[in-house]
Amino acid sequence: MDVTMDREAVAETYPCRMVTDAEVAHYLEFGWVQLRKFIDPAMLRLLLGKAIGIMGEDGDSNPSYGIEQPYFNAQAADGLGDAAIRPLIEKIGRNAKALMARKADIAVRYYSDFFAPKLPSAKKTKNMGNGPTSFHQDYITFAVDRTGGMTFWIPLEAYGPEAGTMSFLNKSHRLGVLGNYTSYGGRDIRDVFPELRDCTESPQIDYALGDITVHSHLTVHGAARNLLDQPRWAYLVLPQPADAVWNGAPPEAFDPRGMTAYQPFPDDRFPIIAA
Ligand SMILES: O=C(O)CCC(=O)C(=O)O
Repeated sequence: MDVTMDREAVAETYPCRMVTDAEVAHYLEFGWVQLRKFIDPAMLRLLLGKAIGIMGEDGDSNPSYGIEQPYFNAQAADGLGDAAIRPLIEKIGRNAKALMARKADIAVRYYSDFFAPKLPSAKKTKNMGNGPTSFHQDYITFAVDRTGGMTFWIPLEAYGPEAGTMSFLNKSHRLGVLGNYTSYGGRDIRDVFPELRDCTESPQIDYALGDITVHSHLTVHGAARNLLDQPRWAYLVLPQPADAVWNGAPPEAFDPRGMTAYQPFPDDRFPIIAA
């Protein structure tokens, strides 16, 4: 695959579009939304080239990031420090602000971005990340004091269910905070919280090139194994409302050294991306 290109030229192009009112309404009602043709294929090629450069063609040649789970093999992408990717993150911030739909005029803060290839289930892998994604809710792992955060889940190629794409429990974002999956003793979240059985499950998403999904950190989601013989490449960008603060819990997603609980996230590491 040719993933070489003029990075500066890509940075100058409009990296993604804005959400429509209908997409915002779907997100608010169901807790997730598929944004078709959201992102420029040139940007996807650039991201894939960067991911392969760091993680290898097998998506498994990076050092372990230290959290052992079967969902995917994660690797920080440092998109903020990359002049060709930062415009995309900033535009995602504007989209996140529209999707948050807060009545107060609250800005959006960058929280994290990383590559998350789901490795092929039939292969023995060095890192973990070649299993299914059990149904779970993200919110509690992020150690923030309020809701509003979301994940822009950006597949770097076209993928369907055989690649282990996600499905979502519709309207599960209305059921409050549902804990951390590691506390369920191996049980399915729908057995721990039977009220989730009242939520219909979306189909496993079919992503054409350029399509993405966005899910609220309160929305329960999961994915099957990757049955392809190659990684299911994804780039994840996580914005938070700018007024969210660290709640003092041990965070999985950031290093809290130098930070104080219930004080704003430091702007140098977690900049405002949409005012
Ligand atoms: O990539 C996956 O299979 C799961 C992703 C996920 O859990 C998330 O984005 O919150």
